[in-house]
Amino acid sequence: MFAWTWLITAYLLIAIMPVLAGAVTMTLTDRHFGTSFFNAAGGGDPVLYQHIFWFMGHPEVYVLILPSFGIISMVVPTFARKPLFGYSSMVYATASIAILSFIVWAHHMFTAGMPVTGQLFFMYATMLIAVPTGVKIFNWLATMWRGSMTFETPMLWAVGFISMFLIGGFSGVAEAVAPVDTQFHNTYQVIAHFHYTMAIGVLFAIFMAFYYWSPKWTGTMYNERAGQIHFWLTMIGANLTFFPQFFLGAGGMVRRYADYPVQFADFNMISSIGSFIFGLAQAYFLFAVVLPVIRRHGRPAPQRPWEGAHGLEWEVPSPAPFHTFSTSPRLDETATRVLHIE
Ligand SMILES: [Cu+2]
Repeated sequence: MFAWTWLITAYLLIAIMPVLAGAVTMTLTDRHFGTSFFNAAGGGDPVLYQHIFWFMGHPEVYVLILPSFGIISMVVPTFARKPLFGYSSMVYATASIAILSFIVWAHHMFTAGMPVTGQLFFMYATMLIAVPTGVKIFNWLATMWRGSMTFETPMLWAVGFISMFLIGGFSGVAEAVAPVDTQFHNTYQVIAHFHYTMAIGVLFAIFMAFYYWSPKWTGTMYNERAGQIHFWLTMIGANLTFFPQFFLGAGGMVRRYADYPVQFADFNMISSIGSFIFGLAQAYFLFAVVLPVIRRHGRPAPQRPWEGAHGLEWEVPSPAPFHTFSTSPRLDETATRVLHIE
């Protein structure tokens, strides 16, 4: 699944990066060479810039989240000690999310002026993305269902990811409703939604990958207790930081201003305290988890540190030797179990 998500992400990147390159090139010539692509005074259209930017910008969030989905799809089966539920539906869901991501960009622009038919199209197209995403959440939960689960640090991040990404995803579906978005546009509601998916979601996946694969990368086990403390500090800090922002946004606090009315002070205070906990948790991570691993202070990692782990990387010593296999290993049809190795 990890390889599948990267393959699909690669196609996404190939499709959207030239569009961004076009946008920055047109901005460059507008600023320095007298063209008027986005300059209304010269007959250009500033909203065109928004269209081109968000044609890149929306798929870009899937460039971040699809590999995260790939990571969690490796971690959950390992610690539930069951094969991934619905493997092929996972691949189709990933591809569906990638394809749908190209036809939703204007949900960022409901207030920029758009015909009602356009609003409806982008609203329903955006809501449609919840379907394949729901398939993925269902499959992860079904993988856990009746599995013999243990909660080593990577699995904590996985469960944290699923629950936090659900909050981010549900708030996204609400914001996709055009009249609701008119109210929420440019408020902290959007900040909260975005950070639940991208900051908490993607960041949790990166930590998950570190704890899951660092024994294989370095040959040293991280300190399990330190990992658990890092997870809980981050979980509490991130939620204290971003959850109050839902209330601030719903209350009408706009983004990109250095100041705000006094009635928003309490929630902002909670948010600030949370952000310090969130930040300190990462300092703790660097000193209590990463540094000892880099200095090889810790128990040597076995070839397969996780009892339920299947896949090629667990068939070679930790850290993996430079020359791994003399002939191609034979795998089962889902490429998750190794049948024969020389
Ligand atoms: Cu978007």
